[in-house]
Amino acid sequence: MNEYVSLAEEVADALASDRPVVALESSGVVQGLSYPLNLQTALDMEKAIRAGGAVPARTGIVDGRLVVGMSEAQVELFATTPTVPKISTRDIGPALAGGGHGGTTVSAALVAAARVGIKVFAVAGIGGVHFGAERSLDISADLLEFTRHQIAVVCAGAKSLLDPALTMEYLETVGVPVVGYRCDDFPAYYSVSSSVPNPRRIDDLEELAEAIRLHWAIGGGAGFLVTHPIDETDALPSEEIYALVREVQTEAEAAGVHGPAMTPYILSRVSAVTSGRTAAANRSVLLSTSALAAEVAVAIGERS
Ligand code: PSU
Ligand code: MN
Repeated sequence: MNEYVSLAEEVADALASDRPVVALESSGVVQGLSYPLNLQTALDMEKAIRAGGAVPARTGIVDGRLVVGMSEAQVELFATTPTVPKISTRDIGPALAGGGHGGTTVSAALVAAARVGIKVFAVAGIGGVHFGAERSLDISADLLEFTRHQIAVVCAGAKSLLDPALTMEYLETVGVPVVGYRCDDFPAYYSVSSSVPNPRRIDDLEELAEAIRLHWAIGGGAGFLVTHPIDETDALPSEEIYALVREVQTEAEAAGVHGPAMTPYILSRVSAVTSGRTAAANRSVLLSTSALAAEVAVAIGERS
């Protein structure tokens, strides 16, 4: 597309003819599930998006270029190369200049998606305000990026290592709508509910698409969060997960883990301690959020 963005032909065609596209991050492929479940799940997410009538566009930095619409070979490379670094908004320029690879977090993926005009993004759990942020000031750049781009983000709430109440406070402050699609509570990634209510619930897909369209048309805001929980049959009890996260975070802090290493550290320790039960939940919620994002992209497309 230009000297630093590579846009896949299929995605370019879809965008040029106003067909629905769903963008994805790639940090989860590298730092999330382990091989081969990460590869299988990443490809299945793309299948779920196609089944819903949209074109998937996974973002990542490959050989110093920002790729939108990673090929299967590129996804496989990321899935089998755990040393690919995690790229947040602040890392994009330096990573492109350095010429290597990088797994985009939600924040960097939104920058990439906005750059080419994609309107819908899917992720299992957003980054947010970490427990203890009043001390550490650890607040994910994901939240700031929601204020910068007109992109609807479909998710199952915030990752389980985050403080759901503080995350919701932050989203209110910066004016990002949070709408539960057919659910009352802000979900908690592996769990159905974080116990924090969504400020709003919409059950009808057409009404949801209209709410997003009007939020953008009115010019008062940018991002829009649609939350939808993991399937109940695959969910884990939230008290158990939150208790475990507290233990693991204390252990991480004692070991000096901080900054971008914190999220992957806690998620992988929790997965190890639950002997992979979170991995199955993670796969389930990655697929269900991808499927809903495709429906949302189609519904938004029909209204514009
Ligand atoms: N999945 C993982 N580990 C991660 C991420 C996803 O298993 O690190 C990425 C997501 O892309 C999310 C980001 O946007 O981590 C949040 O990290 P932080 O709290 O450092 O902003
Ligand atoms: Mn952080």
